[in-house]
Amino acid sequence: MVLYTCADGKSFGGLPGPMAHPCGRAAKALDDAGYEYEWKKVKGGTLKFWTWPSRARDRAEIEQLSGQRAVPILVLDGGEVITGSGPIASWVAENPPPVPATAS
Ligand SMILES: N[C@@H](CCC(=O)N[C@@H](CS)C(=O)NCC(=O)O)C(=O)O
Repeated sequence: MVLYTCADGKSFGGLPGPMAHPCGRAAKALDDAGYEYEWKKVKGGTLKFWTWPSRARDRAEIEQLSGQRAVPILVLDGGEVITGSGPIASWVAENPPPVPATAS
């Protein structure tokens, strides 16, 4: 499983509702659930105007995986791609990680 975030990473994921940084919110949902995952950061962002010239390049992998340029996206081991902090948080809530055999 791979979580793609912006360069600001997992920051401010715990802030309430619309104030939460989307990438941070997705990471917090995975971390709080105890998921282990690969984490990749992509450059650029619409709010970062100085990155506009390299946008296509910066977000090419995201566009190839999800058909759009925004992060966070979560790529599951089976190849399914979940786009957006809300759908990712919902997926985690509906699919808690399996309890390791040793824990039971
Ligand atoms: N509603 C979306 C918002 C996602 C969003 O705005 N992500 C930023 C990074 S934090 C982004 O990639 N924006 C589009 C862009 O910069 O191209 C969500 O909650 O996931």
